[in-house]
Amino acid sequence: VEALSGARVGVVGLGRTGVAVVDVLIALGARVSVFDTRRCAIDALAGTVGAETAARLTGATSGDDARLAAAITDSDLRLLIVSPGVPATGPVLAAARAKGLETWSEIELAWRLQRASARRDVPWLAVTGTDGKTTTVGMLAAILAAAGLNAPAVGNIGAPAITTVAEGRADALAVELSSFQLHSTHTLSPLAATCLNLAPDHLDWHGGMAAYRADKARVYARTQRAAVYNVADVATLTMVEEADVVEGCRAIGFTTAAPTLGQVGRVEDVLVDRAYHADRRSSGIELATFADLAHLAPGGDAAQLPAHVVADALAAAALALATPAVAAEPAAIARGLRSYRPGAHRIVTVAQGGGVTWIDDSKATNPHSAQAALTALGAGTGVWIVGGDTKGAAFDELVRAVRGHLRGAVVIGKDQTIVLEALASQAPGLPVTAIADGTPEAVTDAAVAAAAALARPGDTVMLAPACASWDQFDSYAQRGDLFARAAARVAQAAAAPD
Ligand code: UMA
Repeated sequence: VEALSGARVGVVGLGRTGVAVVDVLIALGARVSVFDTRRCAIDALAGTVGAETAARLTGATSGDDARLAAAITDSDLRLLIVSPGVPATGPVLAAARAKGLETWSEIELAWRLQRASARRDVPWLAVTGTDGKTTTVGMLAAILAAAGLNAPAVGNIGAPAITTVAEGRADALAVELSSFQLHSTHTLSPLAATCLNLAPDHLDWHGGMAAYRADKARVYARTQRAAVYNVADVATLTMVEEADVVEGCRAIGFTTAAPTLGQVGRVEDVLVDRAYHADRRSSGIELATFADLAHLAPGGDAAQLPAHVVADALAAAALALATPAVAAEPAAIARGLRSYRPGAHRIVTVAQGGGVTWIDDSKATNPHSAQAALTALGAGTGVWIVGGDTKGAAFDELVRAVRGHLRGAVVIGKDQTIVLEALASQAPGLPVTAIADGTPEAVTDAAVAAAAALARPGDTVMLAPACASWDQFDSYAQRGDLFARAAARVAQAAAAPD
């Protein structure tokens, strides 16, 4: 990192990640050139990083991918920091590879900054997986906080790690890592790491399932103490077996069944530790009970606790136990889980009226996670709002899995063909309304009106798009917020007496 002073560094993408990176690189004395396909992102930079920092940039290029790639080819850059959204298979990274230019994620830069700082031993606990990352990282941060640590949740969850590392105040980091971030992360050595599960997602970005899996598996590389895997998902165990971990690192399985030795799991309504830890034997202790998680169950009823919530809590506990603070005081696990509150847009009831319940699961950005939400609905009672950027995923299997739960479907998104074809072939006869492209507000208003027309009293309208929001919205949060607002209007009108 010291070598960055005076070095020519390119930053591709000026979203949340790129802006944070520019800030830190300029402070380190690097000569920074920025690249973004959107001119407005470059123009906005002075407003976000400040005029003084922006004035010290040595270059700014905007234009289509080919133009950015050509500018990188012609540059004398020494290093490229790429935002997660820049696809591995696209021309920009191809140009960097052809030039032999080193390419780092923001996570790689943050890790190197951490190791070069006075707080070089601050542990990182890394979480990836197709689903449940954000919940697990949130639970983990809550557990670490209950153990008295200043340990924020950072990474893909929305707060760039680099900002927290540069501030230099954290005792530990709970880091959510996407496959995009892992792709260009090379030296990270987490204290503990997990890949929660693996199902097809982001296949267009990576160029296929094998490449996606390989990038997810990178989370375990150089893990120091605990490589945590999902007993129910053999792909994650294989990743651990193949990983080049630090000597002495233990594999810990998590299971929602009774744990065997080497695992954390569940015995009736108790979460139990039977794992071997890097520096001590299995503690055999009770970590928490279902009562500690009851606030995450429908209606607050611990008996209805979804299995994936239990799995996420077990994974978070296994990771947290790798830190000396939690190992010394395992009661922090139950306290942390009790205090954890889920983020917005994850199966949240946003409105009720006229006998119809409206649920925002905008965070369901892939088929796997939409399936989990929809199959919880009663037979034939769901009106499903689906569609967006499919990211190369197939939809036939998802439609087959959920069709029995549906009354109808409303399809949004610029590219509706894949979803409409899957509905027509796998759920023939199901009423389906397709929504025309438009502004974010127009799309959500039309989708909500169409869903209201399909729903009968007792039904649930569920926004579980199984797609990214990028084609029509700024983010899944905006998509969920607009849905909630439109749903509240419709539900209120339905509930009002004539
Ligand atoms: N851009 C280009 N060329 C490209 C792609 C993007 O120039 O090929 C530019 C865009 O014009 C824009 C900027 O790059 O100005 C956006 O960069 P980005 O897409 O990497 O987004 P950030 O705002 O930096 O947010 C990223 C993550 N986004 C993605 O991975 C797409 C955020 O995860 C993350 O919270 C943030 O970094 C924190 O550092 C979001 C996400 O959807 C929540 N993640 C995916 C998921 O969870 O499924 C992986």
